[in-house]
Amino acid sequence: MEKFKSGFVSLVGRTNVGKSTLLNALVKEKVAITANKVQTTRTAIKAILNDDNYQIIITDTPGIHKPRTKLGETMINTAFTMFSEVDVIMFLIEATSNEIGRGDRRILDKIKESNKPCILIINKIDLVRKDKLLKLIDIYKNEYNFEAVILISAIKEDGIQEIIDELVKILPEGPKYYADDEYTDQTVRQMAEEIIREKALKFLNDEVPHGIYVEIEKFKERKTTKKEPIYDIDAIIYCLRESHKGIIIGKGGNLLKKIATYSRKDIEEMLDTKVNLKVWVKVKEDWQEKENIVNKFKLK
Ligand SMILES: Nc1nc2c(ncn2[C@@H]2O[C@H](COP(=O)(O)OP(=O)(O)OP(=O)(O)O)[C@@H](O)[C@H]2O)c(=O)[nH]1
Ligand SMILES: [Mg+2]
Repeated sequence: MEKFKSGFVSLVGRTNVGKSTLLNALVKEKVAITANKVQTTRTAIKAILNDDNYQIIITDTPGIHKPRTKLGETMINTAFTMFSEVDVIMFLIEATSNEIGRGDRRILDKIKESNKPCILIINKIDLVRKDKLLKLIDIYKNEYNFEAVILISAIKEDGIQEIIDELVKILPEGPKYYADDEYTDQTVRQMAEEIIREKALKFLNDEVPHGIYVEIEKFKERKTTKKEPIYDIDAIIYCLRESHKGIIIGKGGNLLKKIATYSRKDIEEMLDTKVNLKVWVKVKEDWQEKENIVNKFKLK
């Protein structure tokens, strides 16, 4: 009989390289939000991959960037602190790079320090010609003894099985840490907050998106007059300035309506029931520097 393999894996990389997109592709569920913006993921998010002969617990981490706020620092600490707790590191880089940039260098140094088994994953290969990648692979192979180098397109779900096969190979024999039907450690409430933030990121430009956070104030199931279940959800989008508030609400409330409509659809899909969602916008200056709020994003 095949041995049961299990263990913990950390997914690291610069911001916007596609870590969260890859996490969702691996677990085949929408666990982490993604956006064509930097600094999308703010905390460590777990996805659990279950199969007859393995259980792989993968942690998505905030992308490495140059921190400018307490929030930014907390996010980067989260990413690197994970290293000491995992069996394997997955290091995600972009196929469009042609050298090791400062962010990737910083990550490489931490990987070397950890001396853990590491898989180098080159993402977004849909954007380049494969022969262009040989040089990049060479540069990285000179830096560390990677267990494997895998070329993928997370968005096209190309190369995903190869990653799973490699992880199963490297992971030790071990127990099941989570029940079979669990695929993330987040609560539905947290996922609802993230969905709303994702829609806000999608429709907002410039500096506004990075200054927002979402808090659910009410999350309650009830029965409609027709005895069907429905969730009443009240959420608040906090932003940094009065001018940002105006932008988020939009002309005649149009943008906020759009954010709420898209969010509601996704939350309904997640909960598999109807949702009555109300979203407000409030200003909270300097929240990114406030310990009590930033603590929300710290590793528990
Ligand atoms: N062309 C292409 N785009 C991709 C691919 N994978 C992800 N993306 C895009 O890259 C952008 C960033 O993706 P995310 O998954 O949010 O990136 P991330 O690394 O989690 O970013 P942070 O959370 O900020 O660290 C999104 O617009 C994705 O659609 C890919 O394989 N090919
Ligand atoms: Mg992310």
